[in-house]
Amino acid sequence: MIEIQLKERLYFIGDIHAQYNKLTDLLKVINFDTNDSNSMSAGGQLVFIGDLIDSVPKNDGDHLALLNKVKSLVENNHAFCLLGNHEFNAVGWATQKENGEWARPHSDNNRKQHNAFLEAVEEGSMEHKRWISWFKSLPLFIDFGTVKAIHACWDEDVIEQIKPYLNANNSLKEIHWVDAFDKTHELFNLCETLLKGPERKADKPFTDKTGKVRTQKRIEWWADSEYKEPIVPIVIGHYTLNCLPKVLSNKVVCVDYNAAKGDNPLVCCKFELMSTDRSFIISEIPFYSSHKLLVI
Ligand SMILES: [Mn+2]
Repeated sequence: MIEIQLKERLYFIGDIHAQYNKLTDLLKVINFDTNDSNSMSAGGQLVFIGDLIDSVPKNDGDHLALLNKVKSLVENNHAFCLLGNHEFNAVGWATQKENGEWARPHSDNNRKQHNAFLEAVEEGSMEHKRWISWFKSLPLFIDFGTVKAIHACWDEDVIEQIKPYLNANNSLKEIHWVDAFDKTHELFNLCETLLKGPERKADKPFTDKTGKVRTQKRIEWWADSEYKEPIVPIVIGHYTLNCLPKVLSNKVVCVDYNAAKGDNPLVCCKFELMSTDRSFIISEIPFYSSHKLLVI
Protein backbone atom coordinates (compact mmCIF):
# COMPACT_ATOMS: atom_id res chain seq x y z
CA MET A 1 0.00 0.00 0.00
CA ILE A 2 1.36 3.43 -0.90
CA GLU A 3 1.34 6.51 1.31
CA ILE A 4 -1.66 8.55 0.24
CA GLN A 5 -3.85 11.10 1.96
CA LEU A 6 -7.16 9.30 2.26
CA LYS A 7 -10.52 10.62 3.42
CA GLU A 8 -13.42 8.45 4.63
CA ARG A 9 -15.02 7.37 1.40
CA LEU A 10 -14.17 6.84 -2.24
CA TYR A 11 -16.33 7.22 -5.35
CA PHE A 12 -14.98 5.08 -8.19
CA ILE A 13 -15.89 6.61 -11.56
CA GLY A 14 -15.89 4.57 -14.76
CA ASP A 15 -14.45 5.21 -18.22
CA ILE A 16 -15.47 8.75 -19.28
CA HIS A 17 -14.11 8.97 -22.86
CA ALA A 18 -14.32 12.80 -22.92
CA GLN A 19 -17.97 12.99 -21.77
CA TYR A 20 -17.41 16.07 -19.60
CA ASN A 21 -21.13 16.87 -19.21
CA LYS A 22 -21.82 13.38 -17.87
CA LEU A 23 -19.11 13.91 -15.24
CA THR A 24 -20.57 17.25 -14.11
CA ASP A 25 -24.04 15.62 -13.96
CA LEU A 26 -22.68 12.70 -11.92
CA LEU A 27 -20.90 15.02 -9.47
CA LYS A 28 -24.23 16.82 -8.93
CA VAL A 29 -25.99 13.50 -8.30
CA ILE A 30 -23.47 12.51 -5.61
CA ASN A 31 -23.35 16.12 -4.29
CA PHE A 32 -19.58 16.40 -4.77
CA ASP A 33 -18.79 20.12 -4.98
CA THR A 34 -15.23 21.08 -4.07
CA ASN A 35 -16.34 24.67 -3.41
CA ASP A 36 -18.90 23.58 -0.83
CA SER A 37 -17.51 22.19 2.43
CA ASN A 38 -20.97 20.87 3.32
CA SER A 39 -20.96 18.64 0.25
CA MET A 40 -19.62 15.09 0.00
CA SER A 41 -16.25 16.46 -1.13
CA ALA A 42 -15.38 17.17 2.52
CA GLY A 43 -15.17 13.50 3.50
CA GLY A 44 -14.87 11.89 0.09
CA GLN A 45 -12.51 11.50 -2.85
CA LEU A 46 -13.02 10.42 -6.44
CA VAL A 47 -11.11 7.63 -8.15
CA PHE A 48 -11.05 7.87 -11.94
CA ILE A 49 -10.57 4.35 -13.23
CA GLY A 50 -8.86 5.43 -16.50
CA ASP A 51 -9.90 5.99 -20.14
CA LEU A 52 -10.62 9.70 -19.80
CA ILE A 53 -9.89 10.21 -23.50
CA ASP A 54 -10.84 9.01 -27.01
CA SER A 55 -14.48 9.56 -27.81
CA VAL A 56 -16.47 7.84 -30.51
CA PRO A 57 -17.67 9.76 -33.63
CA LYS A 58 -20.93 11.71 -33.06
CA ASN A 59 -20.18 11.78 -29.33
CA ASP A 60 -17.13 14.06 -29.27
CA GLY A 61 -17.42 15.27 -25.69
CA ASP A 62 -14.95 17.88 -24.51
CA HIS A 63 -11.45 16.51 -24.02
CA LEU A 64 -9.80 19.66 -22.69
CA ALA A 65 -12.57 20.56 -20.22
CA LEU A 66 -12.54 17.01 -18.89
CA LEU A 67 -8.76 16.66 -18.63
CA ASN A 68 -8.36 20.05 -16.93
CA LYS A 69 -11.13 19.21 -14.45
CA VAL A 70 -9.69 15.79 -13.53
CA LYS A 71 -6.10 17.04 -13.27
CA SER A 72 -7.19 19.87 -11.00
CA LEU A 73 -9.18 17.48 -8.77
CA VAL A 74 -6.12 15.21 -8.49
CA GLU A 75 -3.75 18.09 -7.70
CA ASN A 76 -6.02 19.30 -4.92
CA ASN A 77 -6.33 15.90 -3.22
CA HIS A 78 -9.98 15.52 -4.27
CA ALA A 79 -9.25 12.62 -6.60
CA PHE A 80 -6.95 9.86 -7.79
CA CYS A 81 -6.65 8.97 -11.45
CA LEU A 82 -5.51 5.64 -12.87
CA LEU A 83 -3.92 5.00 -16.25
CA GLY A 84 -6.36 3.41 -18.73
CA ASN A 85 -5.43 1.63 -21.94
CA HIS A 86 -6.42 4.73 -23.94
CA GLU A 87 -3.99 7.01 -22.04
CA PHE A 88 -1.37 4.24 -22.29
CA ASN A 89 -1.87 4.08 -26.07
CA ALA A 90 -1.75 7.90 -26.28
CA VAL A 91 1.76 7.82 -24.79
CA GLY A 92 2.84 5.15 -27.31
CA TRP A 93 1.39 7.20 -30.17
CA ALA A 94 3.46 10.24 -29.10
CA THR A 95 6.69 8.36 -28.27
CA GLN A 96 9.42 7.94 -30.89
CA LYS A 97 11.90 5.08 -30.74
CA GLU A 98 15.63 5.58 -31.42
CA ASN A 99 15.12 4.48 -35.03
CA GLY A 100 12.50 7.22 -35.52
CA GLU A 101 9.49 4.88 -35.59
CA TRP A 102 6.56 5.49 -33.27
CA ALA A 103 6.20 3.16 -30.29
CA ARG A 104 2.52 2.70 -31.22
CA PRO A 105 2.25 2.52 -35.02
CA HIS A 106 0.43 5.42 -36.72
CA SER A 107 -1.86 3.05 -38.63
CA ASP A 108 -5.25 4.19 -39.95
CA ASN A 109 -7.07 2.07 -37.36
CA ASN A 110 -4.97 3.38 -34.46
CA ARG A 111 -5.49 6.97 -35.65
CA LYS A 112 -9.23 6.48 -35.96
CA GLN A 113 -9.52 5.42 -32.29
CA HIS A 114 -7.40 8.36 -31.15
CA ASN A 115 -8.41 11.12 -33.56
CA ALA A 116 -10.83 13.07 -31.37
CA PHE A 117 -8.11 13.50 -28.73
CA LEU A 118 -5.44 14.44 -31.32
CA GLU A 119 -7.75 17.09 -32.79
CA ALA A 120 -8.70 18.47 -29.37
CA VAL A 121 -5.09 18.95 -28.24
CA GLU A 122 -3.69 19.67 -31.75
CA GLU A 123 -1.29 16.84 -32.45
CA GLY A 124 2.34 17.77 -31.79
CA SER A 125 1.48 20.97 -29.90
CA MET A 126 2.75 21.95 -26.44
CA GLU A 127 -0.76 21.20 -25.15
CA HIS A 128 -0.47 17.66 -26.55
CA LYS A 129 2.98 17.16 -24.96
CA ARG A 130 1.72 18.48 -21.63
CA TRP A 131 -1.09 15.87 -21.48
CA ILE A 132 1.24 13.07 -22.55
CA SER A 133 3.60 13.87 -19.68
CA TRP A 134 0.64 13.93 -17.27
CA PHE A 135 -0.54 10.51 -18.57
CA LYS A 136 2.98 9.16 -17.95
CA SER A 137 2.67 10.18 -14.29
CA LEU A 138 -0.55 8.19 -13.70
CA PRO A 139 -0.41 4.99 -11.61
CA LEU A 140 -1.30 1.63 -13.17
CA PHE A 141 -3.05 0.58 -9.96
CA ILE A 142 -3.74 1.80 -6.42
CA ASP A 143 -4.03 -0.26 -3.25
CA PHE A 144 -6.21 1.68 -0.79
CA GLY A 145 -5.91 -1.05 1.84
CA THR A 146 -9.50 -2.24 2.13
CA VAL A 147 -10.13 -1.83 -1.61
CA LYS A 148 -7.90 -1.85 -4.70
CA ALA A 149 -8.37 -0.32 -8.14
CA ILE A 150 -7.00 -0.97 -11.61
CA HIS A 151 -8.26 -0.30 -15.13
CA ALA A 152 -8.86 -3.88 -16.33
CA CYS A 153 -7.39 -6.78 -14.32
CA TRP A 154 -5.88 -7.18 -10.87
CA ASP A 155 -3.47 -10.10 -11.32
CA GLU A 156 -1.18 -10.46 -8.27
CA ASP A 157 1.56 -12.30 -10.19
CA VAL A 158 1.64 -9.72 -12.97
CA ILE A 159 1.69 -6.89 -10.43
CA GLU A 160 4.72 -8.48 -8.70
CA GLN A 161 6.48 -8.87 -12.07
CA ILE A 162 5.83 -5.30 -13.19
CA LYS A 163 7.00 -3.61 -9.95
CA PRO A 164 10.67 -3.21 -11.02
CA TYR A 165 9.44 -1.12 -13.98
CA LEU A 166 7.40 1.26 -11.81
CA ASN A 167 8.03 4.48 -9.91
CA ALA A 168 7.04 4.77 -6.23
CA ASN A 169 3.50 5.92 -7.21
CA ASN A 170 3.05 2.88 -9.55
CA SER A 171 3.46 4.88 -12.76
CA LEU A 172 5.73 3.43 -15.44
CA LYS A 173 9.35 4.63 -15.27
CA GLU A 174 10.28 7.04 -18.05
CA ILE A 175 12.98 4.72 -19.48
CA HIS A 176 10.50 1.84 -19.99
CA TRP A 177 7.80 3.44 -22.12
CA VAL A 178 9.31 2.20 -25.40
CA ASP A 179 9.66 -1.34 -23.95
CA ALA A 180 5.97 -1.33 -23.02
CA PHE A 181 5.07 -1.23 -26.74
CA ASP A 182 7.72 -3.77 -27.81
CA LYS A 183 6.05 -7.15 -28.32
CA THR A 184 9.38 -8.93 -27.72
CA HIS A 185 9.78 -7.31 -24.27
CA GLU A 186 8.17 -8.89 -21.17
CA LEU A 187 6.69 -5.52 -20.20
CA PHE A 188 4.37 -5.62 -23.24
CA ASN A 189 2.30 -8.53 -21.96
CA LEU A 190 2.37 -7.29 -18.36
CA CYS A 191 0.82 -3.98 -19.46
CA GLU A 192 -1.66 -5.75 -21.75
CA THR A 193 -2.96 -7.90 -18.88
CA LEU A 194 -3.32 -5.07 -16.36
CA LEU A 195 -4.71 -2.41 -18.72
CA LYS A 196 -6.56 -4.39 -21.41
CA GLY A 197 -7.35 -7.60 -19.52
CA PRO A 198 -6.18 -11.17 -20.05
CA GLU A 199 -7.03 -12.89 -23.32
CA ARG A 200 -7.20 -16.45 -24.55
CA LYS A 201 -7.16 -17.93 -28.06
CA ALA A 202 -10.58 -17.61 -29.71
CA ASP A 203 -12.22 -20.67 -31.29
CA LYS A 204 -11.98 -18.86 -34.63
CA PRO A 205 -10.78 -15.39 -35.76
CA PHE A 206 -13.36 -12.60 -35.38
CA THR A 207 -13.69 -8.89 -36.23
CA ASP A 208 -13.88 -6.50 -33.26
CA LYS A 209 -15.88 -3.25 -33.06
CA THR A 210 -13.02 -1.22 -34.56
CA GLY A 211 -12.88 -3.53 -37.60
CA LYS A 212 -9.66 -5.30 -36.55
CA VAL A 213 -9.48 -9.08 -37.03
CA ARG A 214 -8.52 -10.76 -33.77
CA THR A 215 -7.50 -14.31 -32.86
CA GLN A 216 -7.58 -13.73 -29.09
CA LYS A 217 -10.68 -12.95 -27.05
CA ARG A 218 -11.03 -11.25 -23.67
CA ILE A 219 -11.85 -13.51 -20.74
CA GLU A 220 -14.02 -12.68 -17.74
CA TRP A 221 -11.12 -13.09 -15.31
CA TRP A 222 -13.31 -12.42 -12.24
CA ALA A 223 -15.24 -15.61 -13.03
CA ASP A 224 -12.33 -17.63 -14.42
CA SER A 225 -11.11 -20.76 -12.67
CA GLU A 226 -7.44 -19.83 -13.31
CA TYR A 227 -7.90 -16.75 -11.13
CA LYS A 228 -8.03 -16.98 -7.35
CA GLU A 229 -10.76 -14.94 -5.71
CA PRO A 230 -9.17 -11.67 -4.52
CA ILE A 231 -8.92 -11.13 -0.75
CA VAL A 232 -10.02 -7.48 -0.78
CA PRO A 233 -12.56 -5.95 -3.18
CA ILE A 234 -11.24 -4.79 -6.56
CA VAL A 235 -12.80 -2.01 -8.64
CA ILE A 236 -12.22 -2.03 -12.40
CA GLY A 237 -13.54 -0.28 -15.52
CA HIS A 238 -12.81 -1.15 -19.17
CA TYR A 239 -15.40 -3.87 -19.83
CA THR A 240 -18.17 -1.67 -21.39
CA LEU A 241 -21.04 -3.44 -19.68
CA ASN A 242 -24.56 -2.69 -20.84
CA CYS A 243 -26.79 -3.94 -18.06
CA LEU A 244 -27.85 -2.10 -14.92
CA PRO A 245 -24.89 -1.70 -12.56
CA LYS A 246 -24.26 -4.72 -10.37
CA VAL A 247 -21.22 -6.46 -8.90
CA LEU A 248 -19.39 -8.97 -11.12
CA SER A 249 -18.45 -11.38 -8.35
CA ASN A 250 -18.02 -11.54 -4.57
CA LYS A 251 -14.94 -9.33 -4.82
CA VAL A 252 -15.00 -7.52 -8.18
CA VAL A 253 -16.98 -4.42 -9.13
CA CYS A 254 -16.94 -2.79 -12.59
CA VAL A 255 -17.95 0.84 -13.14
CA ASP A 256 -17.71 1.00 -16.95
CA TYR A 257 -21.23 1.10 -18.38
CA ASN A 258 -20.21 2.50 -21.77
CA ALA A 259 -20.70 6.21 -21.06
CA ALA A 260 -18.79 6.78 -24.31
CA LYS A 261 -21.87 5.88 -26.33
CA GLY A 262 -24.96 8.04 -26.88
CA ASP A 263 -27.02 8.73 -23.80
CA ASN A 264 -25.59 5.90 -21.70
CA PRO A 265 -24.98 7.15 -18.15
CA LEU A 266 -21.64 7.60 -16.45
CA VAL A 267 -21.62 5.31 -13.41
CA CYS A 268 -19.78 5.33 -10.09
CA CYS A 269 -19.87 3.25 -6.91
CA LYS A 270 -19.26 4.38 -3.35
CA PHE A 271 -16.91 2.66 -0.92
CA GLU A 272 -16.73 3.52 2.79
CA LEU A 273 -13.12 3.14 3.97
CA MET A 274 -13.82 3.70 7.65
CA SER A 275 -16.39 0.93 7.89
CA THR A 276 -15.45 -1.32 10.78
CA ASP A 277 -18.12 -3.80 9.79
CA ARG A 278 -16.14 -6.95 9.01
CA SER A 279 -19.11 -8.59 7.33
CA PHE A 280 -18.99 -5.99 4.55
CA ILE A 281 -21.30 -7.19 1.80
CA ILE A 282 -20.06 -6.17 -1.61
CA SER A 283 -23.43 -6.85 -3.24
CA GLU A 284 -24.83 -3.94 -1.23
CA ILE A 285 -22.34 -1.44 -2.63
CA PRO A 286 -24.24 1.69 -3.80
CA PHE A 287 -24.06 2.73 -7.44
CA TYR A 288 -24.88 6.20 -8.80
CA SER A 289 -25.57 7.28 -12.34
CA SER A 290 -25.24 10.61 -14.18
CA HIS A 291 -28.89 10.18 -15.28
CA LYS A 292 -30.88 11.49 -12.34
CA LEU A 293 -33.95 9.61 -13.51
CA LEU A 294 -32.24 6.25 -13.62
CA VAL A 295 -32.74 4.84 -10.16
CA ILE A 296 -30.25 2.11 -9.41
MN1 LIG B 1 -10.35 0.59 -21.34
